[in-house]
Amino acid sequence: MVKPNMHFLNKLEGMSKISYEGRQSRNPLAFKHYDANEVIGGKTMKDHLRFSVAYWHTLTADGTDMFGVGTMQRPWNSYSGMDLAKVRLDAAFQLFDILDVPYFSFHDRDIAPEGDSLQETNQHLDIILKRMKEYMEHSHVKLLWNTANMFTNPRFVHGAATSCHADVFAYAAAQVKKGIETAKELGAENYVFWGGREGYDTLLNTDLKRELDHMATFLHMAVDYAKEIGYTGQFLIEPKPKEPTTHQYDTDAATTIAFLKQYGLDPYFKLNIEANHATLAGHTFEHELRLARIHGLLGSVDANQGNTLLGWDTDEFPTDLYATTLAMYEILQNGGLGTGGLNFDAKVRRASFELEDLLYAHIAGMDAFAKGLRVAHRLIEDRVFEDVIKHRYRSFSEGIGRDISEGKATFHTLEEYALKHPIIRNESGREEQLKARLNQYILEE
Ligand code: XLS
Ligand code: NI
Ligand code: NI
Repeated sequence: MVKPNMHFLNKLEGMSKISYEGRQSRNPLAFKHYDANEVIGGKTMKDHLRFSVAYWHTLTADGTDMFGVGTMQRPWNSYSGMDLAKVRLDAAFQLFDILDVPYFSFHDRDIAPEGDSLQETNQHLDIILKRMKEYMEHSHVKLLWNTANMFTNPRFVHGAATSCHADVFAYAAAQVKKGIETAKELGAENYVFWGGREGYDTLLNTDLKRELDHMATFLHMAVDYAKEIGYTGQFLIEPKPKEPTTHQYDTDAATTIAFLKQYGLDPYFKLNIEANHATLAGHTFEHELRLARIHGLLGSVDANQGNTLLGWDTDEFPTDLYATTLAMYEILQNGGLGTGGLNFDAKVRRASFELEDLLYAHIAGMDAFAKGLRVAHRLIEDRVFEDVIKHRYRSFSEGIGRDISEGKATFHTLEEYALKHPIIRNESGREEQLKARLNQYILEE
């Protein structure tokens, strides 16, 4: 077993796990709503929420933005190369322990630096993966998903599976092959495909049809390889409309579902819905979750939030109770997330550069979703919206409405009906009353 170095905790010496102190607590290092073992609707909060820490934002990122260098004050800042990768890994598992999260997620390049060749890069990975596996066995923290970073290295300038260069396609395949082997080795419950640079900036140099075909070919190869080596985790695809390219191919849930169905990939994939990607696409978080859910394709969630005043992916920690409540409403209606979870694909602001901010941020996100879970559970128990919706569509449960629903009506029978019933009485949609109801539940629960 690897002995954890105490680098991470030097500053927070003697600190134990963050515990639940209840809503009256004013302790910033305590949960006010997230009580891991509390049972709600027959399941513990821990099992409902399945929280996961994202390695790239919390361990790897240094706060660099378009206008300035890194700001993050981290105990591992003085290390580099493989030493840095090892110290970060130690810190990661200390952080998971303090936060008491059951899962984490990573890109291959978050955990180990690239070498001068693919062989060397994979050797770096193997060294870290071995230590990681030992940590996982010892701590019982599991891998929600891993993925391949096919967007940082300049070789991916034109994309990976949708690059105009066949050598890049081949390199990407080699990288994902290793990724699926990694998922199998570490028992990852899912493997994620986020488009990276799969998209385009101008049609003037782009063969759109070919790129989409290539992407499908690539994903079919991934499915085949998983079968070949016996990796049985869930494949997830993560929609995003723009950034880094102008037109990302997995634009939103609807586009991604159409793509999966068009290429016969829908039996093998589910969706990983990210809140900020939903808002970038001009949708709400709950819209994307609902759309995935009604197609039976809601797989997992990247739990964050965007800033609606900005046009990019700010990946903030989720604190908006309306969004977390409506998200948990969809997740509960889905019967949970299965092998998925709530992955904090979220970063502390560049100005929140102290180590403690990582804890405050995760506590804020975990509490916001725990509160959302409580409220959503009661809303469903009381059938607040279900009854309204059922009543609203009641004309489809009898007479001509039933004929329409059951596919028995034709334009002839409907014309006949319309001629006989010239007066139509519509009813109010009651949107404001329903929003007040939602407020009432959020405030009371
Ligand atoms: C970027 C994506 C990315 C994926 C994993 O916008 O959210 O972080 O979740 O590659
Ligand atoms: Ni994401
Ligand atoms: Ni994002």
